[in-house]
Amino acid sequence: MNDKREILKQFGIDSEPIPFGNGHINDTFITADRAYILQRINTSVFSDPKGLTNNVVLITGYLKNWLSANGGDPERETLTPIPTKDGAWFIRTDDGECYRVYKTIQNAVSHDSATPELLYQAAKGFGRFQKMLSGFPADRLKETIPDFHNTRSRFEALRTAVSTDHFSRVALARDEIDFCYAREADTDVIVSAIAEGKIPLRVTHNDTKLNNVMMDETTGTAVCVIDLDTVMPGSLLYDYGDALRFGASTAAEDEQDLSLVHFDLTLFETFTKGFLEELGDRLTASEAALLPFSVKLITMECGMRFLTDYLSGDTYFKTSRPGQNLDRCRTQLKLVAEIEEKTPEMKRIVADILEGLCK
Ligand code: ADP
Ligand code: GN1
Ligand code: MG
Repeated sequence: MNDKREILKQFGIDSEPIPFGNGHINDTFITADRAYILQRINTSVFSDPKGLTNNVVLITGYLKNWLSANGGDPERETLTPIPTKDGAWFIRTDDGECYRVYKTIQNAVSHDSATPELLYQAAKGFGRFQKMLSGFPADRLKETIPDFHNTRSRFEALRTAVSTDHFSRVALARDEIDFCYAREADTDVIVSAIAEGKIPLRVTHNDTKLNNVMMDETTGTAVCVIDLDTVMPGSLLYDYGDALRFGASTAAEDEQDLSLVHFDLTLFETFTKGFLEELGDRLTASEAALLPFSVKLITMECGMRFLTDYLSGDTYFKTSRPGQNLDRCRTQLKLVAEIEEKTPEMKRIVADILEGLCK
C-alpha cells in the first residue's frame, strides 16, 4: 500500500499530502490544509525506525515538559508527533515503508540560505536546544546512526570507496580525493579528544543545518528545531561546526560555480555570538579551543561524505541531477580551503566574543 492519503487516514487525518521541504534524507509531505507533515522515514539511512521513533517520542516529551516548566510554548517550540488510531507512533506499510506524522509548525518557515540576522536567530535556536536537553539522560537514547560524526570512520569509508571504485568515478574526482587524503590527521582530533575525556559527550542534534530550524514568519526568530532523527550523544562542536558549514557559506551547497562559494566571516561571527550567548558557562575551555577547528572538520567530513556517496553511486543523499554529490563535495572542500586561510581571524573572533561574554 503506497497511497499516501490512505496512510494519513491511519493517523485519523483526511487530507491530500503534497511534497514539501528540501531535506536530503526523508520524503516529506504537507497536508493540503497545512495542518500536518507526513514523512516517509528513510530506512536505508535509519535501519532501526522503531529505535529512532522511540528517541523522538522521548525527546519531544522531555522538551514539552521543559517548555511548560520554563514559560515556553510546548505546542510550537518542539515537534508534536501524532499517533495512529491504534496508538502507534509510526506505521510500516505492506511494502516495508515507514511513515510518521507531525503537527506542522504554524506561521514558520525554514531557510536554505542565511543573512546575518537569520543566522544569529538560528544560533539562538540551536544553542537553546542544546541547553534544553542538557538534563536529558543520554543513556535512554539509541544511537540511530552509529559513528555518525566519527570523522575517522568517514575517512576510512572514503578510502574503501576509492579502492573499490565500483562506478569508475575515481578518475573524475582525483583532486578532491587527494585534498581529503592530505588532511587525514585532522580526522582524529575530535574523536580522540572525546575518547580521552578532554571534551564532554552531550546530547546533541548532530544535523544543525539552517533548514532544520523553523523561523517565525513575522518576527524572524527561531521557533523550533526539527529533524530530530540524529539527536544522540555527541559533541557540541559537531552542532556548532555543522551549522557554520552550511550557514556561513555564501552559496548553495550544490553550487557549480565555485567562484561564488565563500566562507563569510560576518556570518561566522554572528552565529558564534548567538550560540555562545545561549550556552553561557556550559562551554568548557577545551571545547572553546576547538571551535574554529570544528568548523573546518565538519565541513571536510561532509565533503568526504558527499564524495564517498558520489563514488558509491549516489545511494545516500537524494540527488536531482548527475554529478550533484561531486558538486556538493567541491563546495565543501572550497569552504575548507578558505576556513584554513581564515583560521587566525576566526580564532580572534571567538576569543573576542568569549572575552565579551565574561565581562
Ligand atoms: P530531512 O531529514 O529529509 O531533512 P526534515 O525533517 O528536515 O527531513 O524535513 C524536511 C523539511 O520539511 C524541513 O526542512 C522543513 O522545511 C519541513 N518540515 C519538516 N517538519 C516540519 C514541521 N513539523 N512543520 C513545518 N515544516 C516542517
Ligand atoms: C542531511 O537530512 P538533512 O538534509 O537535514 C544529512 C546531514 C548532512 C546534510 C548535508 C541523517 O541532512 O548529516 O550534513 O544532509 N543527514 C543525515 O546537507 O545524514
Ligand atoms: Mg532536514
